[in-house]
Amino acid sequence: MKIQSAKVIVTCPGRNFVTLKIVTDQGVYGIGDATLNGREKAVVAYLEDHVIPCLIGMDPRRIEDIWQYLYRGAYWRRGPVTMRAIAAVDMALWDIKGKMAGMPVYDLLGGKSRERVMVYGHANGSNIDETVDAVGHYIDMGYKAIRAQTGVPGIKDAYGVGRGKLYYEPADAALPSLTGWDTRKALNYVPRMFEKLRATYGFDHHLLHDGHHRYTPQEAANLGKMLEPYQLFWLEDCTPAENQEAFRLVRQHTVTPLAVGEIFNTIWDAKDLIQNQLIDYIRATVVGAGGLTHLRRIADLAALYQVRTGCHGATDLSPVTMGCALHFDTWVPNFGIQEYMRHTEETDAVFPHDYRFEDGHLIVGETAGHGVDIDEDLAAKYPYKPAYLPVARLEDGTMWNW
Ligand code: CS2
Ligand code: MG
Repeated sequence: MKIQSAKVIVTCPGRNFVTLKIVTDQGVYGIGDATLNGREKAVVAYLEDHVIPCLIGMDPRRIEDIWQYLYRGAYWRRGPVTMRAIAAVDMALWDIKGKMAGMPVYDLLGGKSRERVMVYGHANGSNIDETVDAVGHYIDMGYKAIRAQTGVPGIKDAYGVGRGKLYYEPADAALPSLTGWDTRKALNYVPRMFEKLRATYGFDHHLLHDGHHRYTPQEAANLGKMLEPYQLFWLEDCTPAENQEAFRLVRQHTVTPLAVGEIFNTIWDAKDLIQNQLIDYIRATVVGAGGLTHLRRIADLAALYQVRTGCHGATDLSPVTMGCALHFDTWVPNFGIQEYMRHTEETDAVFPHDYRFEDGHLIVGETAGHGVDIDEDLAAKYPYKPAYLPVARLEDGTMWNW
């Protein structure tokens, strides 16, 4: 059996997605997500110019060997572009293997550890009262876990406030839009939101918050401490994680659970955080961290230290990644939670899939492979449209973390 051809499909049904399609000499194909929000074209070139020529003629059954070939063979290892290209190949090969075996990918990984997967949605508003209403909307939709993000008075376009009830798409302009930040204003406001949320809805639902890399370790520790009375499921990306040691300072001062890793691309980004139990949830994803082959290595390391998975699942991760993530989530023993930002109807039409939402959970499909396809004719109707993530500056103009 050989890889006969492969191609990259770029489509923009409301936002850009990059998909790799690999076809074998027996006519079986598999697809993988390679979307890197704001840098999509870099991964397209990496795949088309540097990966696909190497794949032709390889045996698609040799998932691990191809992974090692692409990782070690790059020489310049790691990074979001390389690891997303490898992830797309990996997802497509697991899809092919499932189709050849007549089995859903979760069965290839080791079978079900659960029947359904708890997810969390994104409630947000321009102020506390709007966000409290939005959380109520998600509770009414049956969510057991809800992320709450609010605008902050005096901060221009604070992170996480979308323009609609269900969809939040941060890549909002052909060149990066400028947003503001002020930690003191945020620290004075965010805890009040959670106080109001718990006073309004009680403690029956999981509440989550995303710090989105905005705080220094001391500020993150302060926020974590202030949030303790509201028993969050997690505080995410409380401080930039390039320096994994920074989380030790946060950990020393608060028992608010910590989650990090949506921007991680290999196990090396998380190794010290996990081994020193500085976090409670690892957010690495199938698309961001080299595919199922590598993500399950991260999960297995995490399991040794009672760290659970909490895969990132924003709109810029395509339904292909969501499908693969659900097979992973259904299998992984140390599952925590799955982020589920719904895609637009146009996106769901381009990427037909068999997973479904029910009572605050996602249920993986039983189709052989990962259960997601791409309608190429429909995809062709949505040409690439440049879109960048915003940048953030402090009030004095200092460049900050968006
Ligand atoms: C966010 C993302 O969902 C999250 O936790 O951090 O929405 C993130 O901002 C986007 O994926 C960036 O493309
Ligand atoms: Mg996040």
